[in-house]
Amino acid sequence: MADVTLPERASVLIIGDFNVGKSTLIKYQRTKKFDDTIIPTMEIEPSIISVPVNGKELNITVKDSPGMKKDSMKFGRFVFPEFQKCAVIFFVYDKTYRPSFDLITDLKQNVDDLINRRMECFLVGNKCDQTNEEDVTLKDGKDRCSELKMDLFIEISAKEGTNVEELFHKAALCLKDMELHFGSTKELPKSEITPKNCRC
Ligand SMILES: Nc1nc2c(ncn2[C@@H]2O[C@H](COP(=O)(O)OP(=O)(O)OP(=O)(O)O)[C@@H](O)[C@H]2O)c(=O)[nH]1
Ligand SMILES: [Mg+2]
Repeated sequence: MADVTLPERASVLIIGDFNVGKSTLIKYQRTKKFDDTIIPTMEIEPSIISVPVNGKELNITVKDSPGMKKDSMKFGRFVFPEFQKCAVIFFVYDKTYRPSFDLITDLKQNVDDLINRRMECFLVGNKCDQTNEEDVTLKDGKDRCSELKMDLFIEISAKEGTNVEELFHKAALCLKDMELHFGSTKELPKSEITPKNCRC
């Protein structure tokens, strides 16, 4: 069967604190291997990722982003405009580092303030392989997902590959469904970014 490439508007944006494994997650999905090279992401980095859905390879755009901190949304100026251009956001935290989990509430608030159209928000707890250093439990994650009215919660390991394929599969299904309802020719409705709404 031929590959299907979804338009860029049906893309996934990956956001979160520094060092939570955003880039490693993308690399794992592309290569099925763990790459422990640490190169901090400095700007939005789009790539095309292939995800098998119902016997076809669905090519989706996935955008990596620089890490952000609660008190210094240094890279917010790169990341916030991207909220307008994606359909699914992965909010990634590190299960061994509580502050990265706490940051999710602020990031979700930013998204809610800036976006007024349909968008799927996935809460992703990474590094579930590091069980001895767990700082955020499964229950913490589940509770936060319902508190923040997010659409999906999943724990993964971008080192061992746990649930990585499942995560991208769920995202691809969402994107396909959104595209079906949206049609293939119209532009996504644009919501305004105004300085008063922007928490950067
Ligand atoms: N044990 C373990 N380590 C991981 C996992 N995912 C990523 N790492 C490690 O965490 C560190 C940071 O990974 P990155 O992918 O660079 O993190 P990032 O979120 O892209 O970081 P910034 O681009 O700086 O925001 C690296 O040393 C990775 O090898 C995981 O699932 N388990
Ligand atoms: Mg990175």
